[in-house]
Amino acid sequence: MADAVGNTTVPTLAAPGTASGEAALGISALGIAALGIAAPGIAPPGIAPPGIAALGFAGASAAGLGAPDPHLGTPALNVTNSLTGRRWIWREPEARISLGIAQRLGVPDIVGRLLAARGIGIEGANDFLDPTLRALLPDPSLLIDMEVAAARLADAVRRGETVAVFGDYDVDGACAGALMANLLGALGCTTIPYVPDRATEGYGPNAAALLALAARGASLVVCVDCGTAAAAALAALDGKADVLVLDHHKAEGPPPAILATVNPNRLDCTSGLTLLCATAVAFLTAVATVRALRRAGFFAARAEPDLMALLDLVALATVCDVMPLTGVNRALVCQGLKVLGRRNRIGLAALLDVVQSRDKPSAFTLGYVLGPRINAAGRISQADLGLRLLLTDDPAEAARLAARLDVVNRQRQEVEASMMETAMAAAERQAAQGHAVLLVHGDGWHPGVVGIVAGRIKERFNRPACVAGVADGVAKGSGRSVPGIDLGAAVLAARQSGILTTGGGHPMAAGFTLGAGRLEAFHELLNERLAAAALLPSAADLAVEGVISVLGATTELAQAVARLAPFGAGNAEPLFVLQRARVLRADRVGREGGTIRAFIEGEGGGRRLKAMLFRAREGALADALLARNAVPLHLAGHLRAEEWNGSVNPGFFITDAAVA
Ligand SMILES: [Mn+2]
Repeated sequence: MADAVGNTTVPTLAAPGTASGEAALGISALGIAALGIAAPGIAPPGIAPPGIAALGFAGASAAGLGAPDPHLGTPALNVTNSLTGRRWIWREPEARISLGIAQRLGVPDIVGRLLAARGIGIEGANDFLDPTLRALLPDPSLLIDMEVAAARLADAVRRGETVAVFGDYDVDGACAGALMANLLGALGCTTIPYVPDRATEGYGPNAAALLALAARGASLVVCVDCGTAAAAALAALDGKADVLVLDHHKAEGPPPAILATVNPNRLDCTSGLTLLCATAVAFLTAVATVRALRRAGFFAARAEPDLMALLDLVALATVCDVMPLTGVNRALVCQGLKVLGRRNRIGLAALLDVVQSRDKPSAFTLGYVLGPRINAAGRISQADLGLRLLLTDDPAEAARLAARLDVVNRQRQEVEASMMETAMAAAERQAAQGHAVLLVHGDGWHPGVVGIVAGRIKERFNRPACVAGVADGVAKGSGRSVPGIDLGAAVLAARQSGILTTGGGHPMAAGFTLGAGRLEAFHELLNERLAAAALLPSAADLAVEGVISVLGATTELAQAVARLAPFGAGNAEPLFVLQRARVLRADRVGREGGTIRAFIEGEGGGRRLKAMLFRAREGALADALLARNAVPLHLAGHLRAEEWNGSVNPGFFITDAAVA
């Protein structure tokens, strides 16, 4: 029986023989029944492992939303200290729901299990696998002030007004700005897109820039991805131009006294759409504006604009602003990826050409290929390069801007790398001293990059991390936290106590400025308020979803898993464990040998599987792979189907390993 070794086991017992599609996937009932061997110590279904809530297994949650994940449970394969120092735990579905999904939808059992482990119920499974806007796009009118905003925009269109779009220097801000400029341009308005300079103007609307836009003839200013907290600056336009805010930042108080503030995170907005990025809010505004114009008969003699063509922008912003890829966001990203694949936006096509990206676009393309390059200029160079790339319809300019952004992105990487080494070493010392919060700073560290470095430190030490650059006696910094530890509240407390000059944020991320002399006091306050973080394990738990054998790691299984894509925040790519794999060959490949390519085999021999480890300069994980056949390893990683030269093969992308 060929599939007796090509099995898939998961940490919840399924009744053998009841799952559909197992044979097609090479998942044998035998393999599932063999669970007791594969995962000793797993509780039978229905018996909750003790103390899950008390232990707070939130550490491995990839959702980044701060809430513990109820599907994370018992230790996996007894791995308590992997080669990267992590504990492995199962992500456990409820058997009844996973089987229900598989049977109702006629999908492979593994798909049912992965969906159930993500909290998807039987009712929601179809919309998850086939997320259409028809089913999932909410009525824009659910958002407070939407009808007022749409009516004002429709008026601007009918009167052919000049409309300024005031954006932000990050990807969401650039995309939201491009979306509104595209829409209003297509409807016949003259538009003035504007992005503030990070270094000289800072985040959000400022009176001088707004007045300059009015002076250039704008009778309406639309602020996107900013403006909710800018009442004072917006008041400068009183009597000079109308203002609309399309934003998603959490409001601390009442909205500014302007025509309309469309923001699902306004205190008085009851839409429940709190997880939309600003570009998605702008898209809903576009839908509402076109609807208002349609009702007024505006399209009797002219074609409606193609709103679907704007979805590449919404997808890019949703992924880069780290919104969870569930619900309507999933529909927006899936449809947006199709639009991106048509390469009609020549700026993005040019950027894909510069990096020679020929694969079908994925969430990875958005978050790791396009996003960082569009962002790079906002971080360390001319802020509006990204927006100009998104808006240009001149192929020569697109190629020029794309090449420039690629260069700026490499400069950003160099700036980052030079800070990273010093920052990591300082963080290492603090972690060893038992600090709950790691706060490191350096003279001249670039304020556009400190957030990225804080994120890396947080990942490495599983602690809240703050990184600040000091210039002229002023420290400007950014912090990232781990689930369950509210950094934003602590930063707010530091501002209220007078230690910080400015400061605010969310549970998971915050920004601040203070006099350099107060850094120590700030660190002390953070350590005190967030003392609970000192008790966290030194590396976040790794959530794994099942064991597969090397022979069971097939293209078919990879394609079944891929039905859950796009992966990202709120929908982590499934991690599987290849149990007791032997490394036959392992070589350093790629630029500077930062990648390890290995060929591995199961215990019984047979077909080899290609496995890759990225960012593998040093460490116990890289050493263990390069030592080859020494001892069998449990390998944790992602299984993907890779297309190369017309043939499709499975590949395993290693995240972690443990000595078996
Ligand atoms: Mn945003």
